[in-house]
Amino acid sequence: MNEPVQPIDRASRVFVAGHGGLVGSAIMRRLERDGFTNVLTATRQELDLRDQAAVSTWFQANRPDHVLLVAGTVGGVLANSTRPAEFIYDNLMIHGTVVHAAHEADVTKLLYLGSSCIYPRHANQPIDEDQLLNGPLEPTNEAYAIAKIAGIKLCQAYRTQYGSDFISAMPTNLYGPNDNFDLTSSHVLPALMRKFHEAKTSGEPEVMIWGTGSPMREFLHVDDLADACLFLMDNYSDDGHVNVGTGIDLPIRDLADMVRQIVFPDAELIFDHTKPDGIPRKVLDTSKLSDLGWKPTIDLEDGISSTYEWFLDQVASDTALRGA
Ligand code: GFB
Repeated sequence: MNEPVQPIDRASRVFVAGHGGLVGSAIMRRLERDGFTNVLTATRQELDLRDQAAVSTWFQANRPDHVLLVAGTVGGVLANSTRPAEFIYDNLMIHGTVVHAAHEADVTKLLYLGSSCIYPRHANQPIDEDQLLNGPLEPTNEAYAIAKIAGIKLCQAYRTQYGSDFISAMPTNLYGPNDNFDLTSSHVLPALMRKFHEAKTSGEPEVMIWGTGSPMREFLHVDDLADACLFLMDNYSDDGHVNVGTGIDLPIRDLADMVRQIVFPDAELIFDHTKPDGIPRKVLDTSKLSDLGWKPTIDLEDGISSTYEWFLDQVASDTALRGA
């Protein structure tokens, strides 16, 4: 029988690679709430995570005990399909440098964060972990998916060859505070929130939704994801990756309607069929994680409402700054 997994020491040195992003900032909040006292970070200016020599030197100088590898170049369906070189290069390099440096520096445990786009376009729904590499990928995000699959395989290879305790989690589509609200590169939820908000403030009632509105997606609040990451660090040690999601999906049309109700109920939805739909359906089978004892707690509507409040605070402070 396997040894029981030990929770990670709250006084240990924990490196959050990618601390400024949507996921990294949620992990930072979670670590602080949990009483971690030695959290290490590095800005892009301080450390280019694509540079192996720089990353290895940083690890030797800072000696983290644990690593949460949540850095990467990410974006929505359009950004993925128009910037595949950046998505494959940046992510392959970041995963490779950090995993290798963690091995060189004898890191006790590392959690690597992938993405649910690793699964085949025609995977059976809900998608369980065993469907990895069972068929062709969704073309709009193939470059990103290949890099994310390579990340899983890196962790498994270092576990097999060196006995490294490197684990992988695959989250579904995420949203929450500190998301990217740029309309050309963002994911659907921040884009919709911004579009409905701008329609409300400009008095233009029509809001353009990309694609047909029929693709099905599942959404997880990033604070739930951060909680799941800590749960896995404390309770999981195996080479199989673990899905993280709610197991509940909805059509993009219904999601748009939910955002409309919260932000601007008078708005009218228009569909732009020239924009890509992406994968027709993507909902995770989360039974592996729920059998381990973890479940999400943030309901989608509540999560969108609280994220919109956060967005409004940002808009207010930006306006205040511009007016200063
Ligand atoms: O969030 P999203 O860009 O990513 O798009 P994916 C989800 C769905 O929402 C697609 C539609 O069917 C979009 O066409 N959509 C409607 C919109 N309006 C908008 C809009 O204004 N902006 C955006 N962005 N979408 C990404 C992958 O796929 O999801 C990544 O490309 C990654 O690799 C990520 O896995 C989580 O769910 O299609």
